[in-house]
Amino acid sequence: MFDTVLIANRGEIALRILRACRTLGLRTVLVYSEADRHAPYLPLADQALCIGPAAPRQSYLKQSAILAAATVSGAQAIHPGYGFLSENAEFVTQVEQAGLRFIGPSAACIRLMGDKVSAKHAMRAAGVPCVPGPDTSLPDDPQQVLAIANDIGYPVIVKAAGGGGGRGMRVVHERAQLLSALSVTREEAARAFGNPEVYIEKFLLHPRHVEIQILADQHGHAVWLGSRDCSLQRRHQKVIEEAPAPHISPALLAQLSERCVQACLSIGYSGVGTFEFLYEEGAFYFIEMNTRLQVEHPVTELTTGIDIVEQQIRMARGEPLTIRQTDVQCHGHALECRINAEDPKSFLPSPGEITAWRLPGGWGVRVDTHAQKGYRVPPYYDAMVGKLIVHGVDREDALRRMRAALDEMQVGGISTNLPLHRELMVDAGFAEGGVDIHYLERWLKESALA
Ligand code: MV4
Repeated sequence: MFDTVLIANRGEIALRILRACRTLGLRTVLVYSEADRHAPYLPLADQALCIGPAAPRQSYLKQSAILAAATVSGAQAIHPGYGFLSENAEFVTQVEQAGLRFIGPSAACIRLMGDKVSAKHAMRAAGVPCVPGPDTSLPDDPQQVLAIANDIGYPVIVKAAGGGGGRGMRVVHERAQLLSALSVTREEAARAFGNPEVYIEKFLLHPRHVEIQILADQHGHAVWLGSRDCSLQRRHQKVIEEAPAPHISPALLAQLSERCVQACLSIGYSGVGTFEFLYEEGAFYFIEMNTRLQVEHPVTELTTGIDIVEQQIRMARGEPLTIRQTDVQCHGHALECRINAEDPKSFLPSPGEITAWRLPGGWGVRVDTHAQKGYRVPPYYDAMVGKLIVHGVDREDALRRMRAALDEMQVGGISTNLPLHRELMVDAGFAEGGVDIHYLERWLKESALA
């Protein structure tokens, strides 16, 4: 049992986790880089410790510095947030060897899901539907590889076992391109992930990105908290997320989610987790599992009324889940716009001082941010300065509330993607719901021509 949590992250999620800890009566220790030394959330912690220079490798990714900070502060648990060390199995091992609790799944589960081939193998074995293609890595023999691709049928996609989140993949449209694509992907994978293993799948042409949030305690009990649709993305960066995923049969979602819960139990998973699926023509195909808290968790919190971060910390303390599946209900609809410090046309980062900052509010409006007037957005980290989240009785109501909230919000001194969000909220295709993963990039190309 722990009473002090070290938060090994920065920005809005550090603040989100800090608030959850305070709600639970836990002491908080924040670690920060030199670039974040004036971050407005630091004074809210019981203790704040500088762990190194701005460069992530020398601070937020530096395991020894974080462990040392835990030791000197007396923290007994570490919350990794998302990104940085959140899915690093080696770090989990280090944390546990230091006698501390990692707020997340076991190193073994992180390792299993970090290797996309072993993840697919385990999920298929547990009855979770996967994309057509073997759940083993490709052999060296070119003739065997060509035969596997023929069985699947073109187009196929070559993916690195060590990749994920859009890194290390290559689409192959015909037999003549397969072997060269394979060797290039292998070499990239060996360099980038230290693992040359690759696998292939049927390439789905117009899927949606639909994910299932689960909670699993350390006592063999797990529940699912409904679906999210994260199809609106650019270059594998999500821009808008929503819950639930629109226009999908609730019965089909429930059936799929039950499989996810069973899969968690079969691998001894504990903590929060997300199953990522491609959804096309009424069918789901597992692609990856995220073993961390996700950026878009608030849309699920608003539709279920469950504080996911609180539950995550309780589960890490060893408490049994008190939520039964029958208690979980999805109310209305939630949307989230990621607010980034970037040029709305070129998407280039726009760090600097925020000179004007007006936040929206009112019924059903939530803003998760660490920024404020006078805050300087550092150039070293990702550009997200906050998340605007709204809840409505249905999707149309949520859209109306998001439009009003976006109109109310004003940011000066830096450029943001607020203009992009305002345009997307009045786009007829988005308003319809259920656009595919290529919709935003298509839309951007067309609006650049117009
Ligand atoms: C795919 C796919 C189509 N078919 N796999 C990209 C990120 C990684 N999580 C998996 N990705 C994809 N895998 C098959 N078999 C298309 C993508 C994909 C994608 C997936 C989710 C959200 C956005 C995406 C953008 C481009 C490609």
